[in-house]
Amino acid sequence: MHLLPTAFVGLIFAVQTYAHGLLAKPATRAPDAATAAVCGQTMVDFYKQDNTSYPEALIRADGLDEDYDAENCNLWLCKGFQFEDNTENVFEYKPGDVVDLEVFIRIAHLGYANVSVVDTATNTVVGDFLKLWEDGYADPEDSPDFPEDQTNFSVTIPELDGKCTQAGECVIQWYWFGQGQTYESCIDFTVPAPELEPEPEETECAGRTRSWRS
Ligand SMILES: [Cu+2]
Repeated sequence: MHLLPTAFVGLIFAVQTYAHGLLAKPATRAPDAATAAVCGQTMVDFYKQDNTSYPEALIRADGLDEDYDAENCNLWLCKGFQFEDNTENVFEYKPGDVVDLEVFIRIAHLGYANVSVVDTATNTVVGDFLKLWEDGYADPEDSPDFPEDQTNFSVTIPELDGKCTQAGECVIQWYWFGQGQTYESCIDFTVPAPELEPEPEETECAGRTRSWRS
């Protein structure tokens, strides 16, 4: 009874060390140099070691160093991960597009969750939630076979009324709060700018005037 095989001890350690969930598809923000600049390298290293971890664990682990700038590194929006580290993964969607999402839950904690478009400048939800689980999300009793609707589902890109046309302006954030732990994963995307009324064509005269000046 007193002897614990080493492998078993290792297993306990792994379970305690690794946290619990992320949005696996489509590609989401991951931390790199831009995040290190405003959140600190300690935080980046923390999430590189375990990309399913969460801000409460980061804080507990003393993961905020002297480079952490609370104004520019919001732990509660995309974990603080910066757009500039994810410019290669900006998706171009159109209103009405159906986007398939896949969530990976390593360890379940019963709670609530949602998916929404978030304006990153103000950290506010744009429009309605795209998905909302008010409770019953990630119930350990379901693990590892969670209801399909919680881990493999799709969202429809809404009309965004002229918002989210610039990369970095908006994200689609998956947010899960269970047992005092917050999980956030962010998809960078744009939608096309609404079509404007066509500009009246320049007159020949205006064109000539310009060419004389050049
Ligand atoms: Cu936990």
